[in-house]
Amino acid sequence: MYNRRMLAYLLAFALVFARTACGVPTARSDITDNDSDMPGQPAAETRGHLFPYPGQNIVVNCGADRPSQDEWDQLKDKLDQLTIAVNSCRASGGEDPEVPHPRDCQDILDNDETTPSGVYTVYPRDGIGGVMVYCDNDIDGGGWTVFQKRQDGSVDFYRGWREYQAGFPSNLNGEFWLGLDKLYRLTVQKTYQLRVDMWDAEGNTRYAAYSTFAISPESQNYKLHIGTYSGNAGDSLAYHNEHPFSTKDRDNDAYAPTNCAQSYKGAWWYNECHYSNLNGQYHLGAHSSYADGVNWRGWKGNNYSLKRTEMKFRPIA
Ligand SMILES: [Ca+2]
Repeated sequence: MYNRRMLAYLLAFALVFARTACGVPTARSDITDNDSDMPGQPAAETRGHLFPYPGQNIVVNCGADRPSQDEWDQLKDKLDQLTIAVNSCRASGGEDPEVPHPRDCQDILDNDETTPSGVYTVYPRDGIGGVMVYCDNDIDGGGWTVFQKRQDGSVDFYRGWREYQAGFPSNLNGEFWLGLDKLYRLTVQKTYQLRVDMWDAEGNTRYAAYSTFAISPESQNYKLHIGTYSGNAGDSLAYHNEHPFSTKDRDNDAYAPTNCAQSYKGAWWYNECHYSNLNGQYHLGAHSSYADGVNWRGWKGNNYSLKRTEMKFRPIA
């Protein structure tokens, strides 16, 4: 129970900090201590020295019965979300209705058509907090919110479910996967289209576009939903339509004998298994191993790993 109490204190502090930063008056009596193992003690005393006002240091006494690593990880995730929420409040002027809240990169471009490509914060309608995204304002009129980028092999993409949910790395100026949770929060807001831009090692470029794009929530393992294809790279994604996402530690694919994510060293909306594998190994060009590279079968086949890929969405005009 000590663990739960400490987590409750820290979360209470984080919440009060977030509310204060957002300009919401916060009284000490606003905070409820839900810990049930301290009956009869006055509320103020149960908060005690562990509960500081904003500006004071947090004091944590780590005894032998300290929280598990998993509990710390969960707490860190919560605090990360709260930090983003606080920064969003500050950046947006709190609840000032005069300050526009861009929902996606298209909103940012609509506010200022000279906005260059780069990293910006957008604010999904769910109100949970801002999301840092990379906006592509160079290709096809811009306004694209990018959720996947490969370009130099500097980032390891062979990762597990939790990392594909949360996204990686935090720096969006290089290679990255934005994260399935954020992708869902963003794409559930409007009706979006999808564009996949691809470059081979010789400098040629192709693209595949889909008239609509959405994913299901976590409860359905982020199932892919795409509309009709257009472009010049070939349609290597329709095969994956209406399939859930799979990672090396989460087999949601349609191929019973193996986990496609392990077989092809990626993470994707695998069917039985794939026509595309853009989160695969960064082999850069032709490779003899079968279909485990950054492959787009419709253009370069299963033994050619693309040099650069970008997956992005934009509201339907
Ligand atoms: Ca399987």
